Amino acid sequence: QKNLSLLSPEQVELAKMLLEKEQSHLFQHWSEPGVNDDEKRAFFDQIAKLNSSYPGGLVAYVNTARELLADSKAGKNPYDGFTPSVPSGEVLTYGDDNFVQFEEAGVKEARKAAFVLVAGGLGERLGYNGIKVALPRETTTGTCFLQHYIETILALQEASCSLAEGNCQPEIPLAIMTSDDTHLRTMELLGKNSFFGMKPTQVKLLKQEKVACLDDNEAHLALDPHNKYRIQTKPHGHGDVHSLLYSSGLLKVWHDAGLRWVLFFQDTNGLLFKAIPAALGVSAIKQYHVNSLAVPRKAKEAIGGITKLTHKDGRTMVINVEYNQLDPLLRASGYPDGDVNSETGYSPFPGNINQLIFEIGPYIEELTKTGGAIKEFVNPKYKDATKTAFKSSTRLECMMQDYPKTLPPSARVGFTVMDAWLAYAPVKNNPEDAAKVPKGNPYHSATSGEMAIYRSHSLILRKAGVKIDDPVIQVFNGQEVEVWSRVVWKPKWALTFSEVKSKVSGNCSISQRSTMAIKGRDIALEDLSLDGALITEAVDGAEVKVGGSVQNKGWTIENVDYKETSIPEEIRIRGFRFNKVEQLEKTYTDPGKYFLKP
Ligand code: UGB
Repeated sequence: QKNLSLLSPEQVELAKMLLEKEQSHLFQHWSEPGVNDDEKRAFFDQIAKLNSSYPGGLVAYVNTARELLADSKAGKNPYDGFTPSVPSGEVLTYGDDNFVQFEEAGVKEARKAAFVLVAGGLGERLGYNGIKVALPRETTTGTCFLQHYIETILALQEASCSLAEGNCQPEIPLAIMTSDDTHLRTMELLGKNSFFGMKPTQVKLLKQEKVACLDDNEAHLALDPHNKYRIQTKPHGHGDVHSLLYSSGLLKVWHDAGLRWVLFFQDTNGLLFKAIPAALGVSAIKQYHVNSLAVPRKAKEAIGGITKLTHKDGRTMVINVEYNQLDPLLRASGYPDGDVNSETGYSPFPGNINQLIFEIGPYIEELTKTGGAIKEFVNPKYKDATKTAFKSSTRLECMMQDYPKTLPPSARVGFTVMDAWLAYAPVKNNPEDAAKVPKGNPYHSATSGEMAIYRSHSLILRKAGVKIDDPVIQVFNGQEVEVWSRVVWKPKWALTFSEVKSKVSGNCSISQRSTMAIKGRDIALEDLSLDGALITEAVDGAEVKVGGSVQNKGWTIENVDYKETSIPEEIRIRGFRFNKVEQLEKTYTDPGKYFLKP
């Protein structure tokens, strides 16, 4: 009461709201007016922010928290009444006619797309000190994830526009969701690198705010242990992306500009864009409102399972069941062994890779009703079995793939399964944890993430007729991985299988110990026999034919230990580095026709 004179009318309203929601403990320790006044004002600034950044404000937050905490205390299963079964989706085989047809349709459609990268996560499991999008996707060229993503979107933009009749909307927008943990460093990375070739106006950063922590089952907001005039906050999860796209008005801008698709993707999947053209083609041809990309999933792998849920009352939905919930759900509903592999060696439930493609029209219609609020969950760590007290404060969380949970049964929700070697190579686990992953399951580490890039490129070239040696098995940071020829190319060289095929001719071969980087649009491989390292770079307009027998000492692979702190973190977390002994390296800086032959 005594402090009320400090507050503006809006702040007084907020104070009333807090008291109505039984949050008076927040003020109990407040000092006399005149003492800590700045802190008190800052407290209300924070409350105003927490209130405005959550759909429905703090009242809604506390109400939902009370409900979810009561359910959690009662041990209520969120999937109560639902029976899981294996859904059917579009299963694609890389390079066959069907796949090629979807890729073509997808590239055409890309000019009507907007991309959304969720990059607000700190990457606690990875434990890397920087932001994850700044990590090299592979260390042959050193291209970081963000650069690769942007270069691919630009290449898609160009490829798509070249297929368009008449006037083409030439800029595919990119929105990046950041958080306080990643915002400044993401801006800095973009700024330092001239947005990696994108127009600065093409990129929009949307910062997600954290949400208030909760101290107990009554949803009392938690005070920051270090500052009694601050609410403790924690991340709310990647599901925030929907409310941000809606409240920022960006979605409307895209819709008004005639765009048709929004594609969501995560921070460290270096293969993802290999799957985008075909997946977008599936969305367009099948007219899916929601299309999730999936890969065959190993039981217990830390990716959600796409599941068909049928309710007792007849409702059905196809939705991701998160990895920590799949096993209990299966055990409770007729699968006594829980999350296990079938005779195929994989879980019968396709693995969600959180690459989602939404059709903008139905999406914006739904968000107009929900404001972008996503079904949330709470995961308190209780002190004991009475479930009356928490070990530490908790908060509500939400996941972007839960969006379809509120959709009507008429919504067309589908999914597309692709090979993991093509579509999925996340960098999420630190070396120590990766080394403990059960044998045969993917490591999801910096080591496996980079090696997967080489495997994917090698397999694609093989499919296009290039003779590529089998890989060798090597161990880095305690992880056994296949080491294929280190082949990488810039997205503008080829986005689709047809493009790769059009750039390879005659008898080409690449030995296992070889490294090949293609950094240019018009570089054609013709009767190339490579045993060593070959780096070719060409500006647009320089047409280069690469052929003949290239042989040199090449780049060797050296083991490094992740504990070796004298080595830069982004290298040692991989467990290897390249020793560039000898290479043929050629850069073409002027337009023209060239033949690169040793
Ligand atoms: N992220 C944010 O932008 N904000 C946040 O508050 C949190 C995260 P994680 P997770 O495909 O491999 C997801 O932590 O959540 C961003 C799916 O839920 O890497 O454990 C963050 O920056 C799971 O079903 O993953 O698991 C990152 O880009 C499975 O599909 C992204 O959100 C799994 O990903 C994911 O965050 C997977």
